[in-house]
Amino acid sequence: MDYFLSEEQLMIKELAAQIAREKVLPVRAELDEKEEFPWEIMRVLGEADMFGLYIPEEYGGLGGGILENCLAIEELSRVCIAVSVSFAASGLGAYPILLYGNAEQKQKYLPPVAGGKSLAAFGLTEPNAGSDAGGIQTTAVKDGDSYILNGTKQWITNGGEAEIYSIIAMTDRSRGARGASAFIVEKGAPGFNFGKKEKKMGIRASATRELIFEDCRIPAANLLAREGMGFIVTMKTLDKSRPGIAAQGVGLSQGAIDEAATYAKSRVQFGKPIAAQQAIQHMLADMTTQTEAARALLYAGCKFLDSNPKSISKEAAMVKLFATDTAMKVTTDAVQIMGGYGYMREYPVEKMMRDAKILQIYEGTNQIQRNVIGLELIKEYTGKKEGVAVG
Ligand code: COS
Repeated sequence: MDYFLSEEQLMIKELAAQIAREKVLPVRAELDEKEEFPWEIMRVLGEADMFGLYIPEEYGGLGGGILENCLAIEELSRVCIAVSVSFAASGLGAYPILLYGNAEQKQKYLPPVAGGKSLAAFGLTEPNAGSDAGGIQTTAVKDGDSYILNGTKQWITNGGEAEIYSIIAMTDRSRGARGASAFIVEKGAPGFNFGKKEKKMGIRASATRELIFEDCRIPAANLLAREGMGFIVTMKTLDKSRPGIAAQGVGLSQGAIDEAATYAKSRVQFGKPIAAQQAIQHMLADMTTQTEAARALLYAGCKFLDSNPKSISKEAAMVKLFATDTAMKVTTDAVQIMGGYGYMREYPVEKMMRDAKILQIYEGTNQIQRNVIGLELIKEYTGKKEGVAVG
C-alpha cells in the first residue's frame, strides 16, 4: 500500500531498513542468546542521526515528528524489537524534557540524546505501581538547592545503560496523582544505583533494571515543569510514545510474515509447497490484512498526533492497542505455519513470538489502553470533550 510518504520519510525508512538488514540481522540471534545490550548498533544509529528524528533542530535533532520516529522504529522492529525498544526507550526518556523542560534543561540534555551520545530512560513503574501510575511511592523532598530521592523503580528499559533519566516521584503524597513531580536524574548522581539485569521471556538483548534511589541528591534545577505536574508529564509523555510501541508491533508483524511466507514457499508436504494449500494461504492473507490495517492506523494516528491537536490520548491508545494485539496474533500464526521448525530456536519466529508478548504489556497494558479509549469515548458522548458532536 502506498501511503504517499514524503521523500524524506521514505529515506528515513530505507536508511533504518538498511541498518536493520546489515547490522542487526547478522547478530540478532546471538544478542538474544547472550542477552547482550546492542551498543554497537546504538552507535551506528547515532551516527546515522536516527536518535534525533523527533527532536527540534535547535537541540541537535532533525526536526521531524512522531511519524518519522515511528518509521525508523518499524523498520528496526522488522528484524529485532530488542534493538528497536532500546532505541525507542531513549525517546520515551527524552519526551518529558522535550515537552516540559525549560530552555536550559533542553539545551543541556537534548543534544546528547539527539546525537546518540547519551541514551535516555523513563522511570515511572515501581514494584507496587504498574497500571496504577498514580500509586507510586518514590519520594522527592526539597532540601535547599537540592531534592533528595528515595525509592525503587522497577523494569526500567535502558536502566543502567542510559545516562539521562526522567523520574517520577511524589513531592506531596497527600495529594495523590496531583502530588507527583518529574525530575531529570543523571547516571552517577550520589545515591543512584542499579539492580541486576532482569531475565526476560523476550527482548532479551534490551536492558531492564531496577533504579534504586537511596538519599539520592539532585539539583533542584532538575525539576521538570512545577511540583505536582508529574502525573500530567507522565500521561502526555505516554500519549506521544505509545505509537512507537505500535510501530514495534507493525514491524514485528511484517518480519514474521516475511519468515512465514518464505518458509511456506519452500516447505513441501503432500507433494507441493505448503504455500499452495488454501489453509496456509488464508492464514497468510489474514496476517497480511491485519498488519496492513495496523500500519494504516499507525501512520494515520501519527499524522494526527503530529498535527498537535488538543487531545490525543484516545488515538495514541487505539494505535498501540490494535498494532500490538495484531503482532501477538501474527507472530503466533507465523510459528503455527512453520510448525515444529517454527518452535525451534534456530528459526527466528520463535524469538518473534516471545518478543511480541511484551508489546501487550509495556507502556500501559492493552487493558489500560482500552480503559483510556473507553473513558475518552464516554466523555465525547456525554459532551465533556470540546468540539465533539454528541450523539
Ligand atoms: N493528558 C492529560 N491529563 C491527563 C491524562 C492525559 N493523557 N490522563 C489523565 N490525565 C489527568 C486527569 O484528567 C486527572 O486530572 P484531574 O485530577 O485534574 O481531574 C489526573 O490526570 C488523574 O487522572 P485519572 O484520575 O484518570 O488517573 P488514574 O489514576 O485513574 O489513572 C491511567 C489513569 C490508568 C490511564 C494511568 O494510570 C495509566 O496510564 N496507567 C498506565 C501507566 C503505564 O502506561 N505504565 C507503563 C510504564 S511506562 S513504560
